[in-house]
Amino acid sequence: MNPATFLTTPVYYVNDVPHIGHSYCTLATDTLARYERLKLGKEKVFFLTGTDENSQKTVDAAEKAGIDTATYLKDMATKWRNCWDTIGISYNDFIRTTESRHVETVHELFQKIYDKGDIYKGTYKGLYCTGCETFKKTSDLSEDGRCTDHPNQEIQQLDETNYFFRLSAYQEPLLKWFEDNPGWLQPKSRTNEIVSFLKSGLEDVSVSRETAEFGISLPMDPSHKVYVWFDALINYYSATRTDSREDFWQSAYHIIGKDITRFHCVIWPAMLMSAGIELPKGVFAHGFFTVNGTKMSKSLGNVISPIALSEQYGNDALRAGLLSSFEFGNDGDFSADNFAEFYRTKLAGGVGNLFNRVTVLITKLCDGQVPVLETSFEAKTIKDEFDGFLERKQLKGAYDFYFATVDKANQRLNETEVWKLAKVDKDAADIIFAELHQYLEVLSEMAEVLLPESAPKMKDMVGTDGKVGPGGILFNSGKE
Ligand code: ME8
Repeated sequence: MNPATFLTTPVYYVNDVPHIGHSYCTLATDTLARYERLKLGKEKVFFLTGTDENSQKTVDAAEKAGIDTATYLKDMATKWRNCWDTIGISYNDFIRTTESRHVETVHELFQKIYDKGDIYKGTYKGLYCTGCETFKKTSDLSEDGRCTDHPNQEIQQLDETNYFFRLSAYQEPLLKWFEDNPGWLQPKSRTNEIVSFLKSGLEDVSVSRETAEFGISLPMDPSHKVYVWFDALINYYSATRTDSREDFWQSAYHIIGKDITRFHCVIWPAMLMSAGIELPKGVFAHGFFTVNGTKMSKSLGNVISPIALSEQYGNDALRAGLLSSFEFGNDGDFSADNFAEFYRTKLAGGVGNLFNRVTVLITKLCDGQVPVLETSFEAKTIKDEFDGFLERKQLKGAYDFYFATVDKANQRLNETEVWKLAKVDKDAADIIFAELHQYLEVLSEMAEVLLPESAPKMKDMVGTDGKVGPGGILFNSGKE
């Protein structure tokens, strides 16, 4: 098969609306998908996102809202989808884990793993955090016995009959997998964490809940529901189970946050090994960011809505501001002040100013005709260097490089004072105009990946058939 790419985001919980943390992951995946489409062609890229709906916390949220669960789920899934549409996410498919295409695949895989002898019945006596939807050990909790991520949520004491997945049997195969595929999980630091976790020994995990009210019933025992993580991970595979998409599975690449690495890099590959399905091509676990140095949380009232930011600054600013503020893979911080400063200097003052000045000057001083450049220009080198950042998934690197290129062009414009030069030496000025125009061309190409809403406007300004388009304001900070 020719190269293809299947990029996924996590399926998000719908007990609340998206915040900028979820948007960060989705925008990062979107950027990679846009890059891959330019490289491989549209039809070779499949970008999946969706919602994780079979969770107890969703049932609790519906109850709190006084709405029946199915209606709540439908409304929330629509909200998530609308949010991604509003902020310009180019997903190819949106999967809900309550859809029958997913339920059928979960049944099929559960049965396969059961038939292989890797699922057995036992008793689970221990702790559970509904916030994380995770079984916990006392050592995972804080000193006062609370979940460190959900301190406001009561830890549940469970004593129930469960079905278990023989994860312990996959310790050696998984270690071998990581040894044979050192770049499979990026960044490298995450691989080191997972490998030492694997070396510390694996225990079998509970994969059903006897007491869960909502979820997918086990094919061999409908009185149990499939544990929500066991079901949710399968979504990636479910979405490829149609004729036109089956080939994409072997190109699957998961973009996730670091909080869910163990699920994706221990349990998920073990499930696939057990079911005899090829493992995905790779996983990238990005970092978490705080807001003004503090963890984003509803109780602190510092949760930022992507829609609000987009309404104020526009979609390109939202994506560029989030993705360029810290290295993809590292933790970082977000602050409204830094964001406003970024908008003012890099977008309005940098990119917007350059495009407007160059097109206006060529219109005025060259009658709109772009002079032909005889000397060679570095456009190709620029594009190659840019591609290198995206191949390595260095999203901040790609943005930094983009803005450095803008600065270089603006500097060229200022240093040569081409508007004055044109009056005394038109030939010399023409060379500069042509060069600046080529900068606009290559910047508008790179914008298809980094600033996709502005890219068509940039192309209009670049113009066609040797004629520059009209000037204009790309980033209207007047909306602030
Ligand atoms: O875990 N900074 O869904 P979820 C950066 N349903 N990214 C953040 C973030 C922050 N402060 N907060 C959230 C689930 N994220 C499961 C996934 S997949 C089979 C099932 C992002 O709604 C980050 O990508 O809790 C994280 O992994 C994801 O949101 C968790 O979303």
